[in-house]
Amino acid sequence: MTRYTTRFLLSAMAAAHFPAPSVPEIAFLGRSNVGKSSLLNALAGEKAAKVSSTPGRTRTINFFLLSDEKQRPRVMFADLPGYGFAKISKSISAEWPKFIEPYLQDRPTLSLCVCLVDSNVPPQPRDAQLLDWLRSVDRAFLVVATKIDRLSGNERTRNLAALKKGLGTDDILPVSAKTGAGLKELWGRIEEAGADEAS
Ligand SMILES: Nc1nc2c(ncn2[C@@H]2O[C@H](COP(=O)(O)OP(=O)(O)OP(=O)(O)O)[C@@H](O)[C@H]2O)c(=O)[nH]1
Ligand SMILES: [Mg+2]
Repeated sequence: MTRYTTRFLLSAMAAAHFPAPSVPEIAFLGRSNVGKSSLLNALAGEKAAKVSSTPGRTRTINFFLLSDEKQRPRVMFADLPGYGFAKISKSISAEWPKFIEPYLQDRPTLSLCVCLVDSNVPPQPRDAQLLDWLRSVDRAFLVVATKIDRLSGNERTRNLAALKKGLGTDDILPVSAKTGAGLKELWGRIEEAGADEAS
């Protein structure tokens, strides 16, 4: 597996601030506190993204550039603001779509949306809505179920089945940023998406 080094590029609050499209990009999406920043760090093998002590912390799209051993840029990670956190003021949560939806819809280099759902929580309408919307704009996505380390084998099977049913997809990858479970498979899917994009 390629060893990447990760560099924080910038935080964007508007399309004008996005980095110029270059390498295949992977967006990390999900409810606040679901584990987006933790997963991104676990994949990158370093603490690039800030993990929240207070949920709802990430308000910008944070871009990270991953380069290979020869310092060649290979893949971009985009850590998106979480949605659905009650304490976020109405106006900010109403703001969410204003720059996120155009990003998800129009970003030319976006090769995969990694949609995170908490494996400890039943399927959420807001997550189902997001997936429906991604389907409607024809954007490739992969659902990952986070924090799988908190579940016993039986709970895991039961919760994954409920998520598959509730979200209308059979393709859900269980992961843990804490133990590293599923990360190798996720890297495989990320590299596959990037390769598709390049071809
Ligand atoms: N047990 C366990 N806890 C996790 C895992 N991933 C994340 N967490 C915890 O979940 C909390 C939220 O993690 P973040 O990575 O900050 O979540 P986020 O989705 O980036 O949150 P926002 O930026 O606020 O939207 C933190 O307390 C993490 O330590 C995991 O795989 N296992
Ligand atoms: Mg975060």
